[in-house]
Amino acid sequence: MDLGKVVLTVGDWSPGGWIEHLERYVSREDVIFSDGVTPPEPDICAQVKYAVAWKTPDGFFSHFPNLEAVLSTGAGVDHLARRPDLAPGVAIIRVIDPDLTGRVTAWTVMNVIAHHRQALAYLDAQRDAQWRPLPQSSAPDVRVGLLGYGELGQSAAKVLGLLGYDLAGWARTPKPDADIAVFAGWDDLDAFLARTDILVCLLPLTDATRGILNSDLFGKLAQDGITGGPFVINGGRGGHQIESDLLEALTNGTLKGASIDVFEEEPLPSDNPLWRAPNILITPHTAGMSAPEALLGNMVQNLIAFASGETLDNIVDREAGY
Ligand code: OXD
Repeated sequence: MDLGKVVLTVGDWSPGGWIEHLERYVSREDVIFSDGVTPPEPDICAQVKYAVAWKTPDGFFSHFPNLEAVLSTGAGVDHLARRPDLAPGVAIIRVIDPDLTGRVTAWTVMNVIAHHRQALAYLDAQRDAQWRPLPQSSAPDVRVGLLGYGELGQSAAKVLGLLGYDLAGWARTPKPDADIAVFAGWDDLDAFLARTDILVCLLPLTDATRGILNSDLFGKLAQDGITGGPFVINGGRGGHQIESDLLEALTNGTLKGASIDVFEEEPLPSDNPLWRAPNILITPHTAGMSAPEALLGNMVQNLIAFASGETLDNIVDREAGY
């Protein structure tokens, strides 16, 4: 199917692979690469119906008067959902791709195990060349809570479940068919937190979830668990955490440790004290870093389905913000 011109803008990612792979589906002259700041010539912009985009400054999309749909190159769509330069009729299509989901799952499982099995303490001991065995608990004794039980939360639950962790999820709406206990809605959040030793945030960032990882929430996590204190793992968005609260909780022991992939300011400045906070594992927003060839196949299928008038179940609800 001829999709016409597609504008591609991929933020800090190297564009080479994206262009090369998009050209497998869209003819070379129809792939319009942009740095996401400077729009193409107005006559080209007028021909663009679709965009494949990562973060771009506000106003960028207003240069494309005939835009019908935008596909986010990442699982998170917070950078698109609330933009005034995207007219209400422009569809935002979420990428749901096994490669991306698998990568976030691997990152999540790595961090759950790292904290459960005290990898950071062993790294410290290794630096000092110290043979320092620590008590070990077994996975069924560790309560992992998945804050966000969509595509990513469910995939992490499958793998963590195979390892035997005691799992529960939290979602905005009930999930009656889930294989694990899923607490639903704000009224159930405290009960969910009270049974959680390792909290994994895989929520979408919306007005309702911004700042959810704060002192109040940290204080409600289980303090009586086999892990000797709670841990927080954030693979969602930097906007989910109040960084000063996180730093304080790690410093005063409310939290025993954390793994954080996402920050309000990225790259995280070298003088940010979180770099040196106790028992924190920082990754540079790479949990879901995926290969363009994997994502684009999925995106182009979505675009073709959308352009053919099919109903897609991964269109973002712009009111809800995800
Ligand atoms: C994503 C991300 O949204 O990697 O996929 O942040």
